[in-house]
Amino acid sequence: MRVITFGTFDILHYGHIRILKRAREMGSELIVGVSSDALNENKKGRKPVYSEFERMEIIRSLRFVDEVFLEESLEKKREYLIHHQADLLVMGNDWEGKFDEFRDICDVRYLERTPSISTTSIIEVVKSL
Ligand code: C2G
Repeated sequence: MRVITFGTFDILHYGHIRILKRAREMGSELIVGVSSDALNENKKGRKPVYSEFERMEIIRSLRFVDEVFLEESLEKKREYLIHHQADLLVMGNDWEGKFDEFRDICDVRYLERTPSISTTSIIEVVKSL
């Protein structure tokens, strides 16, 4: 059972680890699409703190991640799911309902986000030091 998930995973934190671990436990292989610097600039208006190369290397080095690729466009999601032969798409519930259109080719599950932690809150804490 091949599980796939997507994310920026900038300044890796406990919330990221928890969703990746839970996603991996739902199948036998975990494939992670790490969103590109350009995709983030379009989506959030700023570049991630860590480059796409660094973010991919960090995610690749986790023992519960089997494969990593660069997610270059949100519009290519169906293409990525087919190419990686995903059986299950897992995302945090901040994306609830957003990927239901792919239920024709794989299962889609939204997992509860880990409360009180985010890349943005970490940036704020570091700024205030
Ligand atoms: N996450 C979580 N708990 C947190 C923070 C994040 O479970 N406290 C989850 C998010 O729900 C997401 C994953 O961690 O499933 C990655 O989060 P981000 O790095 O913020 O990625 P995002 O901007 O949601 O990118 O194609 C979709 C995008 O690439 C997803």
